[in-house]
Amino acid sequence: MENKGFYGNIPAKPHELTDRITPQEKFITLCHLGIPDIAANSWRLRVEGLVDHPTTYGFNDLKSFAKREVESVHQCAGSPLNPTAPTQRVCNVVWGGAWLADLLQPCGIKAQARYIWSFGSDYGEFAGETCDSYGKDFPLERLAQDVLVAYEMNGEPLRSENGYPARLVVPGYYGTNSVKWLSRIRLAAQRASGPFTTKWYNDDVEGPDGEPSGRTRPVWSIAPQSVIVFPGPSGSAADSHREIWGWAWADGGVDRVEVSLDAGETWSNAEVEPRTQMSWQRFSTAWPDAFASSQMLMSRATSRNGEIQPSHSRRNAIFAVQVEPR
Ligand SMILES: Nc1nc2c(c(=O)[nH]1)N[C@H]1C(S)=C(S)[C@@H](COP(=O)(O)O)O[C@H]1N2
Ligand SMILES: [Mo]
Repeated sequence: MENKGFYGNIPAKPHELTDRITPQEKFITLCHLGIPDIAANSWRLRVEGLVDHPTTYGFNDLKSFAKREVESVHQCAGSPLNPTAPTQRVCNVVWGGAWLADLLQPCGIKAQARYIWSFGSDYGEFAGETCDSYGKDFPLERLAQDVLVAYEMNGEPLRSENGYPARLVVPGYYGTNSVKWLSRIRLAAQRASGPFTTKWYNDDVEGPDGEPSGRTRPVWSIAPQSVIVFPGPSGSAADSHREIWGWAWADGGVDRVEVSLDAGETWSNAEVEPRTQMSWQRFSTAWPDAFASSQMLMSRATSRNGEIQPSHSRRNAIFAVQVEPR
């Protein structure tokens, strides 16, 4: 291991996310157990569990499958130790790799399989728990969509901290599900048993009364979220004749974004561009005529399935920008 222990880097604030495709220097990086050092020629991916033919692939095998590219928003769900804290750890990148479905096809998935477990080569301690590996899972139905074993980000080989030489990418799911330094895939009938799928990364589900229901939901699909890029916190009412704009995203896409100029008292619809692949979507609204005193700007996205960004106490809670008069 090159590096042990937690490592995180969120180099860009929302107002710095000015590019549709986030450049490498603004990629988010989150590693729970350190950064393993793996050479491409020693990388192996073992496929096992509920398959007819357990198989081991090397890096050249991976490269021999058809290359696919997916533009996708990539978001960290925040700390698993504080899952309701709102965060904006996000970027939008083009992943290049092979469909996991293509790799699994020759292995023959057995009819009892319901989940795909995935493991990285990293191991060690996180939050007092000793972990033999970083292990996650996702439902088998998702495989047909666009799950990748990726070896490129924005056309470049992955950096070691982003999973070199190859990682899983589940577009539309929170980044935590996209296992880096991928070493093992297991087809199984039930959810995975490690701490990253049992102890952490399961949200409490509220009952209809807003009280805890006692049930939990895995941290899989990205909930609707948005950030205002312009104006930024140093923006000013004097920046007139411009537009207010930002990015909005959700698993399945966003079909409405509203902007408030008065700290959430009143809202009006912004224009939202259609989605390309699994990308974030640009929204914009004309600069208001009257911008008299300091104002609290907010944006609020609604996903295609009708879920709306909450105002507080959730990882996807509304993000606000205070704009001062000048
Ligand atoms: N093997 C492994 N994969 C991992 C992690 C990890 O700690 N180990 N962290 C996850 C989390 S929480 C996130 S948000 C994403 C971050 O991917 P990135 O560092 O390439 O942005 O990787 C995920 N995959
Ligand atoms: Mo994360």
